[in-house]
Amino acid sequence: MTNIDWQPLEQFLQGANRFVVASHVRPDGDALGSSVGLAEWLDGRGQTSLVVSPSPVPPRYDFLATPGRIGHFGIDITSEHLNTYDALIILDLSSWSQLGALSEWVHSFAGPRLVIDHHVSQDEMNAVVLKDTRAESTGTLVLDAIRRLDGLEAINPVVARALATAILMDTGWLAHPNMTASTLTDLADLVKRGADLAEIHRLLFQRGTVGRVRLLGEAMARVRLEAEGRLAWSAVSFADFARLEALPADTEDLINHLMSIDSVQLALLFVEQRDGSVKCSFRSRKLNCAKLAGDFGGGGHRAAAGATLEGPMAVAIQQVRAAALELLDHALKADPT
Ligand SMILES: [Mn+2]
Repeated sequence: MTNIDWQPLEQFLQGANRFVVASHVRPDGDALGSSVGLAEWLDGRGQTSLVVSPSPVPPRYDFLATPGRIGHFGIDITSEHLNTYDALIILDLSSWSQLGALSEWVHSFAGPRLVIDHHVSQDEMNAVVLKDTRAESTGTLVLDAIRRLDGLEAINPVVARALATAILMDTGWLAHPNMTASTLTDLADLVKRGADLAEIHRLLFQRGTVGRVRLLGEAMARVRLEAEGRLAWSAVSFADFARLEALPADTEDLINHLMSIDSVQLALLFVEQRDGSVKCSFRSRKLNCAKLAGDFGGGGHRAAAGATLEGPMAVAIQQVRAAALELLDHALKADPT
């Protein structure tokens, strides 16, 4: 449940007929689940939509939509094709950097645009912005919009499965502190509309490769603890992927394993990208990850955030470690318990 007034969305939908639905780089369950849920709902309303991702869709999410439903920008979708659409809906982001390769096209797109999001960070995107930073996921917001505008009957099993995936992944399967009683109400509604949560869990977590398991093993074997165990970090180089037969998308859950250590207050995971830049993920139960990531040009949520730094890896690690150790030191002085 949110306090967003969805009438601007209704007006936006009535003002156009062909929509591009776009989300962020390195898409996660919320980005893809909310995009597919929204797009399938629009189809049910007799409108046309195209889901486009600036990065490849990780294989674990291939069950969300029929093959070809989600286009990969630059590979099977061109700017020229996107320009044939009337309007743009952006989900699960509100900063230009998160659009990756799509950023240039979005800047140039002449049609109206609307953002539905729950992130704190925000750039001026010349869009109608429908945002609730207290919402646990963008999927929650899309569900709320459908419920208010068309009623729960408008949710078919494909929409229900996509939105349940979004909510479950952004709440760490109900394990993160952003989940509330309304998360359960929302999931109950989606189960009634055909979402099979046990099946979603199987599709997400039991169709991996041996490469993913090897990557987990190596990344965890390399764990480093600092600040009396309050900081844990690990790193994956780009060469690791080929050597272990793993994919960059296989790093998605690694950082949660660092958070499984009792003493850890802040976890960092460094992943070297193909171009030599370094993606750093931040997780904490009490420190402000969004602020720390912001110091490196990134952003996100208080408990989970990310930033991309220039390489080489050793320099990126050194810079973020130094800032992390300083933050932990301040936190310890403020609250010695
Ligand atoms: Mn999200």
